[in-house]
Amino acid sequence: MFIEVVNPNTTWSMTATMGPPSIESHYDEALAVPGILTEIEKGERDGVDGYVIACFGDPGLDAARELAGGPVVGIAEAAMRAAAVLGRGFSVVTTLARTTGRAWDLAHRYGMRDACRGVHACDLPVLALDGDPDARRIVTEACLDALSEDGSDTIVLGCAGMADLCAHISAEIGVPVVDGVAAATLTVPSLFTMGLATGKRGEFATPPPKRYAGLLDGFTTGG
Ligand code: 2AL
Repeated sequence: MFIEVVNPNTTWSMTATMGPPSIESHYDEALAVPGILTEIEKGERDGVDGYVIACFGDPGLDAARELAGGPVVGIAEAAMRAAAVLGRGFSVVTTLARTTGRAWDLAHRYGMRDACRGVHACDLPVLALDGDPDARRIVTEACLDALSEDGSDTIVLGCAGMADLCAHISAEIGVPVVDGVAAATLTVPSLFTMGLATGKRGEFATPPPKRYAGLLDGFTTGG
């Protein structure tokens, strides 16, 4: 089984060719999508069986599902679905306040509006998660505040860059803490092992052949 974790955030990837260094605005998210689709297209040629999109905005997820033959799972969707079976309610702790709107949009989209009790920002930019010596303390405190404010059972970490904080935070605060990268990376092989992938008869069928011009020339479909 060959699973590809597509990291749209070029700072954390050894192999990324195009994309923003971090994703914390709608603009970043839009500009991350061409790089993601390029990776999926390449993965299809290389025989990849399934994909994880490792950014909490789940950028390009629908388009990636159109391109891929196997399952494609975004880390926000995987994390929210996992959290929903671990208790009645969860809180999302994300990076900057400006990313909370997108997290709420996704909670609605995934049918998680009731289970998602709150979306909280720790006010750290994505790249500070790696560089700020106080990052672990700041995110842990934001998780504790979220729990008491929302009365939730579970924390969902709202950024791929928080993955390595997950075990520490869980031990500190005593509730389940879901890292979407782990959740999605384990969901894809489960689906693949069950022989399941995106339905291809309707909305998510392969995109029709089309010539794209200018900057998008490389995305031309259908040969
Ligand atoms: C993210 C993420 O997961 N990766 C990234 O660069 N930005 N999400 C976020 N809420 O800041």
